[in-house]
Amino acid sequence: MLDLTDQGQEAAERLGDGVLELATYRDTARPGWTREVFSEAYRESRQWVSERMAAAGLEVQVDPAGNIVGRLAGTDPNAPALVTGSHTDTVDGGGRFDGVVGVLGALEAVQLLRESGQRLSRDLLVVDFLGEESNAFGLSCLGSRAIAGELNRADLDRQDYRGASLGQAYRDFGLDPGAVLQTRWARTAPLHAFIELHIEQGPTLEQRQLPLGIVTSITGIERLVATFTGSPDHAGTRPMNDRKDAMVAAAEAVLSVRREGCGAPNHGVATTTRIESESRSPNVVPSLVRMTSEVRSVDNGWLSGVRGRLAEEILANARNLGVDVEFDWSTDNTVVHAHAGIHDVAAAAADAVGIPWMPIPSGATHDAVHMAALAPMGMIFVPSRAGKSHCPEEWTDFADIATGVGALAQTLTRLDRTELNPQP
Ligand code: HGY
Ligand code: MN
Ligand code: MN
Repeated sequence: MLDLTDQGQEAAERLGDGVLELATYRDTARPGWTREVFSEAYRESRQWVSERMAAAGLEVQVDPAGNIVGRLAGTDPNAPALVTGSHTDTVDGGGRFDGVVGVLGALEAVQLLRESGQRLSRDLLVVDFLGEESNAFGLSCLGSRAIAGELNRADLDRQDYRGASLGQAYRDFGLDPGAVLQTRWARTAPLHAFIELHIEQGPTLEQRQLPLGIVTSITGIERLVATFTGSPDHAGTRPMNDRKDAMVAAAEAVLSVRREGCGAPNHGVATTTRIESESRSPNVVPSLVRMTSEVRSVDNGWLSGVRGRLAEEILANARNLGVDVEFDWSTDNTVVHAHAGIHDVAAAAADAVGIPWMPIPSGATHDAVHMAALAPMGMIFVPSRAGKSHCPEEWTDFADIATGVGALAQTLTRLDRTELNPQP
């Protein structure tokens, strides 16, 4: 049994220093702690992460998909490996803890294991996955998606707002897009289990005054880009009852999206994050407007009906305005359930060291969604102050992270010797 009590304070300080140091790698032209995938700040931070992994005693390599992988050798080289980790890229205007806690926390768990003198029988792989955040190409979890075999050639042709392709972005970052598609871990050795430590990014744990959440399932995400085509006119001369105003149709659609999220019977959220008008002139009735939205739920049944419900309502409203609409839907990921066996092991680990916890769904998506295609998957959450995330106010107390690290280390040592049945 791993005795973590006295190391907690030391771990908290080491972790805190690491979080704050990594946060210095940011795009100073953007608000908050911005370190977006493929950016220069992100490129420089990858060197820092690799060195941090090496300093933790791991054998470090970067796979052809751009994932940084640190390996702690187990005593049985033939045993399928344990995997943990997360991401260190951020959203634009992001915070310092999203993803970072799962990478630096995993290194801290390695430190705790080392200090306890315990050797795992299985190799432990600590991964900093490339590009978890959804990006200008509209695709999240690039690194974990690639190794799970869920990134396909067509994705490389996705374009950002400037018309640059994802394939070109890989090349500019020093990665060969063809090799990225070939980096499928499923083709090599099987994996035993994947577990990710992450901040909750919501208010539940803090409101319930609990230091730990064990994730039950991870939300599915439907993404929509709707293009509204009306008729350009002089804004000063065209009568109000004789317009085909694409902006008004889009504005009504924004409210349709919001009503959809508010109407979810169990768990559901819906957000419109971008409205763009093609015209730059302030005195032209907008004729081409693009709306970017997303709808999420852990309720697959409800989520699977969202495309039909929204299309019907948005089309009817637009037609009343004489505006045409085109819908470009994509499924970022379907709902994924944590492996019951891993959930039970993590719960027993937390109970064994007296850490109170609660089962909790994840409204955020994570690399764990794609790693679930490769191995039984689980996640552990630590609290987010005021539930804030994806913004500069994002904060988790270092002591809370250390508690999560202790639970992760305990869970890893137990998973190492637990056979897991395939998820039904
Ligand atoms: O969008 C998400 O839920 C995650 O933070 N990438
Ligand atoms: Mn994250
Ligand atoms: Mn995020």
